[in-house]
Amino acid sequence: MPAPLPPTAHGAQLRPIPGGRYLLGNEDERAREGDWEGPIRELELAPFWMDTHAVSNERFAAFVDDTDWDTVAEQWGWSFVFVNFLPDDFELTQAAAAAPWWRKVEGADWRHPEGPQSNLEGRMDHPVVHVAVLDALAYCTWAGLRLPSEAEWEAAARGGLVQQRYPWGMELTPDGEHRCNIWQGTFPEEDTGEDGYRGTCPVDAFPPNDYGLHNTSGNVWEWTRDRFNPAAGDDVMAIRGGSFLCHRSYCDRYRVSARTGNTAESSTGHQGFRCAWSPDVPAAIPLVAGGEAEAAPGCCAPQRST
Ligand SMILES: [Ca+2]
Ligand SMILES: [Ca+2]
Ligand SMILES: [Cu+2]
Repeated sequence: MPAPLPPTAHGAQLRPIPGGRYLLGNEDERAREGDWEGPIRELELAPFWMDTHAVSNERFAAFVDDTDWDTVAEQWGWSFVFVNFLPDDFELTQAAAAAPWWRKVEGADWRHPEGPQSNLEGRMDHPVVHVAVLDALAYCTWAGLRLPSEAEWEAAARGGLVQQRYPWGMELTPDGEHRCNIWQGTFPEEDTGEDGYRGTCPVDAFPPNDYGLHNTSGNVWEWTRDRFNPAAGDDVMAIRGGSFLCHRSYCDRYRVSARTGNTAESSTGHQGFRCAWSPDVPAAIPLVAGGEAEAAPGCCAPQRST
């Protein structure tokens, strides 16, 4: 009998990731101890399939058209927007305590990434943002897909390379070429956009890794189905890959082993997701109701709190 194949409806293009043993995590001088990047562990993974791209606005729009899904950000009426994207005359907004460049903006949601005055024109092929993990899970269930485990995410992002810093090797810009969408310049004052983008880029920009996956590092953070710290008993989920806001001087989290977390209901303008699939794993993984969230793991993930 031929092996079952993942769904291809709704624009999903999944690539097979081989099963086997993977060396995950990192212990070099750039590993962030507070993020539990190490110790390096060897994990056996079953084969699975991974989205070539983060879910785009176009794919997410098809889901919302079909289901009338109301995202968490729409229910709360606001989401976190990076301050430099707000117009100069924008009414003063509340800053996130640990990371003042994040502003709580009324009316910011996936269709209005910088607030009510913004729209998706020219950005249908960019990753959907302002989605909480609950929205990502709903999308996956609808599409017959699922979120990757954190280990699957990292194994896939490594693209078959062993213990390299980036999905393509050890050097950030081989031959002076940019390979991902992060921040250039001084964070958070000025992004020179030397890699071609300030803010998100199309999901298929930049060359893919050897598994055919685009933009695992940079562009948007990606939700996984796992807890950031399973021992904490809270609802802080592990997120991976870093975003267009990441810079070495600050978080250094665009490295393939880097991780942080955010609460299940949080949403920001640099947070998206990609899907995974395997024949024997259900799409919907129920989330345990969260306890009190631990202190924010850092600057990349402002938390929604009541
Ligand atoms: Ca950039
Ligand atoms: Ca990414
Ligand atoms: Cu970052």
